Amino acid sequence: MFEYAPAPESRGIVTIADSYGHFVDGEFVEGTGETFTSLNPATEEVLAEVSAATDAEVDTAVAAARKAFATWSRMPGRERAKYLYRIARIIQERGRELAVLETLDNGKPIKETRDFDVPTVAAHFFYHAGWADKLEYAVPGKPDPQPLGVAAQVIPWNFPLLMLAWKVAPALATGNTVVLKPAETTPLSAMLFAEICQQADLPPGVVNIVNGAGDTGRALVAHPGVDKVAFTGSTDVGRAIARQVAGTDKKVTLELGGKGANIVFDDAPVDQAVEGIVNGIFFNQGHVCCAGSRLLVQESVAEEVLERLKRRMSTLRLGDPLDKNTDIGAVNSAEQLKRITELADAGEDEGATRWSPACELPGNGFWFPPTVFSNVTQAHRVAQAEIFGPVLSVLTFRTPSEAVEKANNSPYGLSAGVWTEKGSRILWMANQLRAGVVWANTFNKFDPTSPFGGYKESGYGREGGRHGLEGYLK
Ligand code: TXE
Repeated sequence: MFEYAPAPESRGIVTIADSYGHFVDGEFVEGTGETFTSLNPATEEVLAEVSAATDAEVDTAVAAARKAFATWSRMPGRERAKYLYRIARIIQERGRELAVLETLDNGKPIKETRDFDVPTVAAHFFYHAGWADKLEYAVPGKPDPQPLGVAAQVIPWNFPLLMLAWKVAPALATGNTVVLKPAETTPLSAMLFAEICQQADLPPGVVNIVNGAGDTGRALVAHPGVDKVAFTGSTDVGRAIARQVAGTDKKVTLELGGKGANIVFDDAPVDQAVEGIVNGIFFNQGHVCCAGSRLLVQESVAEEVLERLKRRMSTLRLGDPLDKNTDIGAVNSAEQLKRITELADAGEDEGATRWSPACELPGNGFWFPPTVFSNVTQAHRVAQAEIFGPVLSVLTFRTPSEAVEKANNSPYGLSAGVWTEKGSRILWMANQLRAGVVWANTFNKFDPTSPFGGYKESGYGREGGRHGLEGYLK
């Protein structure tokens, strides 16, 4: 566990350059494209100017990855593993710096970056280092799987470092090389990761990072030198990418949105369930694709659960993300705040009952209070749309079958949670629920050994575990 200095000093441990270009062929290079700013969403302070990669810069990065692939893919697995272990250890050593930078750029509480994001990122590199020399076991029935080549990886802003780790670690372990594009609102931790790659003496070109927004992402996905596309983000962009690569032989994995159901039965231990509900929706301001954004609660305990939930929500501390007592940080961007606000307003207009605890929002920055909607019907937009914010919709059910029917009544199928004392019911529910992950008496638990991914509009392919390696092998 790291020791944290109080908020003002914390800032001092990270160095942020005034401007950033890209990381190509082992070097930081200046960008020639248009620039955009990366803000601290808690204060709206400009953290850095960042250059958006042009088509020519994307081309140079892909060429560097191609060149590096020739040697990286032939390197014995145990040699590749050494680099992954080294990266994992440096992430631990520089964990405090990474956590503060991630909190500054993303707005999420330091408690989360310190205790969840950074340790989980290190765990992903450790786990995948262990696979690098055991690939003959990675795909059952295929004892000699081969890497695909150059992986184009486009990631979102909700877990900038963790999404990078989910994508980079398996790609490298399996002998692929990478061109990664971070999200335009959260490029900074990826730039620090680039520094870590240099520190680990990772051969030039194995990891390349190009900054930019949708145009850069599109150019990267379209590049003929790319063999694999891995994307996490919105369903709309996921669809566009699927169309873009249709008819090519690029392999694709897509991890898209969700509208997870957290299902509480009347025999569940209520205090534990309420903690799970809070964690399910308010963790990371609800910017979580597998968030438990729909609470399905059995009718007989609905009132009690809602009351206790409101009491617990009243104790959540919203504010300075660098304060280690903060539970709810800033929303990542003005754009995301607008989306959340519109959907929450629609909930109210459609007749659902809105409630938030009394809570003062800071004057600057992007903030949304923890919010719960009751009297929600399945047709309400707050029950259907991915809000991607700290907004929970409560629905009730009477029987397990009704719970399943309501949980599955969603275009998405990423996550679900079941709270009950009955083991047999958990197994029955897990079989009925159309979700890539079903948690039992817990929520939002992640481990590098477990595959993660969705059904329906939540995408396809799995990340993590042995299954995640398959997306990088042929
Ligand atoms: O996502 P985008 P946005 C959902 C969530 C959120 C909504 C919109 O509901 O409210 O999406 O978020 C890059 N070709 N999720 O607009 O645009 C972009 O630069 C290639 C769920 O931020 O999908 C960024 O790096 N790349 C989700 C990444 O895609 C393109 C996480 C994601 O941005 C591109 C994020 C294009 N045409 C949002 N257009 C999850 N599953 O966790 C954009 N990008």
